[in-house]
Amino acid sequence: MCDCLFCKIIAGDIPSSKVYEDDLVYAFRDIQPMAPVHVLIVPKTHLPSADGVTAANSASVARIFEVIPQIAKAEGLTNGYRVITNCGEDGCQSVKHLHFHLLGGKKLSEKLD
Ligand code: DGP
Repeated sequence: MCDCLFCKIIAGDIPSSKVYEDDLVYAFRDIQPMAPVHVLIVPKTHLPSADGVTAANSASVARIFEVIPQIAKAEGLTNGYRVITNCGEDGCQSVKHLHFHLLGGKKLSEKLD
């Protein structure tokens, strides 16, 4: 069994507030929201970070970017939003399963660092 928090969330072993799911992708609300809308979008297959994306596994990443506009629309993000992925130690990635933060619902900070 995968000893990964987001794998357990995808499997339903840890509860989450789901906003979207298909065969490749799972999306759920962040437990510590940084904006009125803060959704995490993850590939169902375990991939540690953006640094591990290759031609062999990028289909789930492509799907994530296909569903982001759908989720943004469903969440009412008509005035824009931000998509972020933190990668590795310097990127302050805390959960080692590739995930994209979808943030919106307010004017976000111009600072990214
Ligand atoms: P990052 O720092 O980029 O690795 O972001 C990890 C995010 O995961 C962080 O914003 C908080 C969120 N998170 C951590 N544990 C849980 C959890 O158990 N449930 C949910 N829904 N989100 C979590």
